[in-house]
Amino acid sequence: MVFLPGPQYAPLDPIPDDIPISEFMLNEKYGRTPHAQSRDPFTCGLTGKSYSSRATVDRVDHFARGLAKELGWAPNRGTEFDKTVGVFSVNTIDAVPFFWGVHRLGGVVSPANAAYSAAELKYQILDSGAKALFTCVPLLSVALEAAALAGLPKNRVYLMDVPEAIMGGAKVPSGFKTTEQLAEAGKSLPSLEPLNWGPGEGARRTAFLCYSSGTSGLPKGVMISHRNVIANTLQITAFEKYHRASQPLTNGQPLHTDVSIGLLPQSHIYALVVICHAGPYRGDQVVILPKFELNVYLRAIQQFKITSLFLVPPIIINMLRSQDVCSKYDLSSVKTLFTGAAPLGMETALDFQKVYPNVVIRQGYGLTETSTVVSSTLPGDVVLGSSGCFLPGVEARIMTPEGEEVTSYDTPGELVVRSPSVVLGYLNNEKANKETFEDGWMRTGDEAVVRKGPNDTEHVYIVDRIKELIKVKGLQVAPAELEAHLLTHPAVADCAVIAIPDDAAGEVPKAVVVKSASAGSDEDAIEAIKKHVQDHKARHKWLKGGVRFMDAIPKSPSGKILRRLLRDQEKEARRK
Ligand code: 4UV
Repeated sequence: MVFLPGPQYAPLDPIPDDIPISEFMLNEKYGRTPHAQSRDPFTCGLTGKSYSSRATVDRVDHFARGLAKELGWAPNRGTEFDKTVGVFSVNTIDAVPFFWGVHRLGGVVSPANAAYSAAELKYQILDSGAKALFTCVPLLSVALEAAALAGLPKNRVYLMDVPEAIMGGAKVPSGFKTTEQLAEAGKSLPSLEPLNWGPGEGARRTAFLCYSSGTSGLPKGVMISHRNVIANTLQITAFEKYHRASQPLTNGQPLHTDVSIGLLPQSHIYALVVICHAGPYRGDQVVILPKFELNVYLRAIQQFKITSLFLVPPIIINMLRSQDVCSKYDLSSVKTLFTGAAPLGMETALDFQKVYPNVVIRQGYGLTETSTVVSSTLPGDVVLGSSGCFLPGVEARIMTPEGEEVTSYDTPGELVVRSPSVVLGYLNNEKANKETFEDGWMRTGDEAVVRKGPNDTEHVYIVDRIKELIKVKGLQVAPAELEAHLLTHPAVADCAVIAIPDDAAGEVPKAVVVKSASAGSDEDAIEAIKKHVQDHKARHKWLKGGVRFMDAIPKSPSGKILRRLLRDQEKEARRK
């Protein structure tokens, strides 16, 4: 039984497959709302600095010219992977125009989480084959360490423009070129030749290489094509048109007054595609904040009269727990709260609704491997707990563990989806590609049911996770990565890492460890193991769920860790 979006949705516009994302986003002929022309797509929430729509077009062009000269690249020379740049930065208004500049050259952007340690960043630089790294002053020392470990020369490390307020008094050090300088140099360089892409080229070429562990194993480079991002942007737009069509029109266009908050990390697919592409395409002004700080975030909502919040459940919980702070700010401009990346608890949703009765809560579900959104709730059609209806262009199936296709509503199984936004696959990983992708279909590793909703709509509910992934504050933590790391510690003979629920973060990792003969007391070993993770891994991967010792890790005859068993044991222990 293939579940489809209802016929009530606007049809999906044709998806161009012969242009880069930069062209789609910046050339008016590809359907951006006319509002987009008069709006500043990206505004810094700390300084108020903004690029107008026109200035963004120029900046992308100048970046592309400057970068081409700097790195000796040309739009039609080499494959896209000959032109991969790593990005390791806090959020900045500089980022997306810079990404589009790389796309204008036919290159690939591989964004890394700004919380990464040098070792984690080194892994991504090497795995992605990045030829240059763009970072920012606050992260420069980590970036330099990673670059040295990866063998990337220091003169291939560049600085992005970030607000002085987050530089802690540091100045841009000499000896590093900045994006500002590259764009400035680009102004006086000759125009670039056009990208001479034929039909289908945009569907074959990778634009972003984001990292996801998929259903198992280590983080993998997800090859997101130009067409994938364009497709999801158009899918989101078509879905939104459904409800906007019933709203008053301004200049013949559906009224559009969204000012959204760009607070989530731009390295993650949610912020990258939903906020920074679909948003500006339909005319949103995105107010970018470098990182989450409650007061700064609340002040930005008040100052910029933010209408749409794009958040993950832990930030919503944080807001609810900090009502004494939140109530000091005027948040009355907010009309919609979008949530995704992890399940929104029913209680949290109801509490939020009580405190902010005028805000419509909407939930989206998606993955890096689907260039983000698969389903979303509509305003006025919100069924709490539901991840909404499938977007135009999505087909979905539910498969039982026995490989049977579910043929009725309300029957759980693994959600398998097909969509023009399903990515090209994992870089250099045939095994994972075979396990995950087939004929355009993608195994999500999520357990779901489809239920009939109001007005005969079909709603998808994500009920559990089959894959190994742990989601901490909406960010991915791969158990296999932590297990491999723990095994390098002398106190650890064997181990498994599992997710345990956490009120604030959603989930946190917990290690189940078989102690080695040389390990000291339990207390010492726990401290040493936790420290081993803290010293080498980003904060969201720390073992906040603790460490438990066992005599042996339960495994299947083929050696696979029986994670569900461990998780059930953990549940049982908590129940007691
Ligand atoms: O690959 P990733 O880190 O991707 C994301 C994407 C977040 C999205 C997607 C659509 C939106 O509209 C939006 O607002 C945010 O997080 O992780 C993918 C996994 O995250 C879990 C699920 O296990 C995916 O396989 N996940 C994502 N969204 C939800 C979710 C959700 N609404 N409910 C439950 N789990």
